[in-house]
Order: sequence, then structure tokens, then C-alpha cells
Amino acid sequence: MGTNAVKPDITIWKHVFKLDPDKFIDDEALERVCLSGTDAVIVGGSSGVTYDNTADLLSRVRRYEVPCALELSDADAAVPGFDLYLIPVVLNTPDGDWITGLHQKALKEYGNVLDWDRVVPEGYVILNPRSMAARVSGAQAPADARDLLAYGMLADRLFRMPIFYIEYSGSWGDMAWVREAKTALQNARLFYGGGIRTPEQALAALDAADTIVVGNLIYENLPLAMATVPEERRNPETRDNTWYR
Ligand code: 1GP
Repeated sequence: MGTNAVKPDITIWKHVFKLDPDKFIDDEALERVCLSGTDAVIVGGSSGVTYDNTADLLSRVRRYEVPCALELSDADAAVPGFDLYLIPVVLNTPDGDWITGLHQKALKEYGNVLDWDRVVPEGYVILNPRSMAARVSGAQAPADARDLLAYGMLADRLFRMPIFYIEYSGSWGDMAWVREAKTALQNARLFYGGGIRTPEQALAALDAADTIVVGNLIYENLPLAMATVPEERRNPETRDNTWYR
């Protein structure tokens, strides 16, 4: 399970699929995801993620050329060989464990063996209070769009994080809020994830954010999930894959 020689460039990602190692996906469905034209596959989940189910999913995704990133929320599941390691820092929780605590503990153990060139911090704001991510991290949803915008400033201007991730996991978000938050960003890329269930929602989210993340729909309705990939990427004739490796 080698890492791709070329580091994927997150600044050109428009669409990514997020696969949960704790959920079953058969080989045929996985092949469709990996050949869909999506810019990358992110492996990650909020519960039931283990070293073994993460390593298993990586080895299966590795049959294809699509870049594969691990969104790491538990150091025990730090499997080597991913192209990138996305590290969520939850900006809207009072629980320091999810901001620096768990990260410091993980670095104490693995800091010396990390390929820092492939580590990408994500400034995360979790807006769906019923999501597993919110419950696990104790995230407190922003009260209004200006609250969210200030978190964007925190990620982009203060912490200089390359990704500001608006996470509505499991529910469709407020695109007016997303659009407003984007105005705070100078360098960070705005990721939006949550409740994308139709191609129309994918387009609306892409209009507000830089990169959209589609998760649950893969498991609920695969043909619809395929239809969320931007048209120019879906067609192998028009797709530019030169950056894949
Ligand atoms: C979850 O942002 C992703 O981490 C995508 O959300 O599963 O609701 O598509 P959905």
C-alpha cells in the first residue's frame, strides 16, 4: 500500500466522496465511487473507526488511481500509505481535547515519524447538533452567519489553516451562511459537507463553497451520489486526470 508519488493538490478539488470505514460497501459500488471522476476519496468517520477497517478500505481504494486521504480523528487509526492526512481541529467546541488535546497526545507518540508534507489541518465548524461529530466533540453550533464568518477568520487569518470545513453532517445546510463565511477567507479553501442528496444541491453547494463533500448518499442511493460529481469530471472524455498521479 504505497503512497502516490505526487501529493494531491487540494486547491483544485471541487468534489470529494467521504467513505466511512465503519460502513459496508461492496466492490462494485466502491469501483463506481473510485471511477466516478471525483477529485478524491476521503476515508473518515465519527464512530467505529479502527486501524483494521481503515487499512482494509485503503487497500481496496488503492486498486484505483483516485487520490485517497485519511481524515484522522483517532490516532489509533493512523494507517500509513494515504496520500494526505486531514486533521480536523474543531473550532466551535469548548472541549480542548478536540482542539489541541488529542492532537498533542498523538504527536507525542507519532510526531517524529509523520510525513509533515502530507499533513493538512482542517478548521472544522460543526453545525448539525444531532450529528455524531457534534455529540462526540461537544460542538456548539454558531448562532448566526456572523458567528460562522468569525470562525472562518479564525481558521484562515489567525491559524492560517488551508481548509475551513463547514460540517452539517447528515443535514442540508444554509447556503446563505456558507456564502457569507466564504467572504472571510483569503487563502483557505472552503469545504462544505452535509445532506447533499441531489445534483441540484451539489450545484448549489458548489456555488457557495469551493469543495463539496458527499458522504451518506453513497450508501443510500449510489446512482444519485454519482450524479453529484460535476459534469466535466464525470465524463472520461473531458476529464483531466493528469494530476491523479
Ligand atoms: C460528513 O461532510 C460529510 O463528514 C458529508 O456529509 O454524510 O451528510 O453527506 P453527509
